[in-house]
Amino acid sequence: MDSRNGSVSETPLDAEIESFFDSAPPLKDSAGIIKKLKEFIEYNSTPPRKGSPRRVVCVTSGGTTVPLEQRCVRYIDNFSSGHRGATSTEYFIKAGYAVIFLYRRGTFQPYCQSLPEDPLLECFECSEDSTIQVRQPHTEAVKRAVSDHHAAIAGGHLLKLPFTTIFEYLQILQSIAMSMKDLGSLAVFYLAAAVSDFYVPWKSMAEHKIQSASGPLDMRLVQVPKMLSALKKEWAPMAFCISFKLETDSKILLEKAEMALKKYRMHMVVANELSTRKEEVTVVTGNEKILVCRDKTQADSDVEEPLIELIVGRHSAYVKDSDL
Ligand code: 9Z3
Repeated sequence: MDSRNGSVSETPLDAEIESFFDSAPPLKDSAGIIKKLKEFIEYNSTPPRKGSPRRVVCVTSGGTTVPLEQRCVRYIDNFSSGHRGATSTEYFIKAGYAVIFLYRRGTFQPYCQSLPEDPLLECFECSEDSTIQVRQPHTEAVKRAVSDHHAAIAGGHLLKLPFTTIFEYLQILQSIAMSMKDLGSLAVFYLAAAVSDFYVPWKSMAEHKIQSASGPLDMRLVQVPKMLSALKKEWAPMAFCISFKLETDSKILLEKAEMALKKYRMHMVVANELSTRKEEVTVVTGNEKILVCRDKTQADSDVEEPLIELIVGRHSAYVKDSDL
């Protein structure tokens, strides 16, 4: 019995994965998260009259942290602004998908791209009668952000779940995947979060702040078990899965992406190089390498628009094939 999800798992997770979850600190409000997921998935998979159930995509976004102390003062972080995940979420919703947005607290949010960095302070002002008004240059951007965001939330098509640590990320991802299992091929995983490769197991972690007076820090990090295998094999085996490969050395990028595709049996791996990630990505599938570029003739274009269009097309073909 898997107590986190209240379901019986037929095949036990492999020992490494099981020990990661067993030794992780308990997830705060786990029951509340599972309830929200259940309601969101039920709502979106109940077709409106004569309609078909909505496809559901889990978009992960932002980097995970690895705490070094249980009462955490210091941590190791993985780079990701959350721009890819937030922008992709907007395009998925536009394409008719319901999105579970699993994001790192404090990173970019959907529908906020055209707002200034500190929207609350920069967009609003107090008028003489003490009401709050939007300042003129930002009126249109705020109107668009608020109405698109409210429409997605009120329409029941966007569920946002935050994480900070690698423990929270993987615990919530597991809950999401197990909740999406019954959607079969209608479920998609778009794993754009930058996930730590190494971590300090909770039980061997110092409780209190590590003291600098004790000299140089000697700490052993262990490898984070490869959860993509569990996702594919056990948590949601019928889902359409897209993972990302990030490298800074373009010479090894495609080779690493192909390895990931085969090893974790992904449907697509999106290969990107850190410095050009906003301009182009290469989508690696079983028999193709497709270069996807931003439309450079348009100042405000992005690479996510053609990328999501490609993914939606491939996912549609996958759903059709699975129905046969
Ligand atoms: C990515 O490669 C994302 O595209 C970026 C997006 C993090 C580069 P931003 O958030 O950047 O828009 O600033 N995500 C996956 C990175 C990652 O950790 N991949 C692992 C790997 O490369 C596999 S899960 O080994």
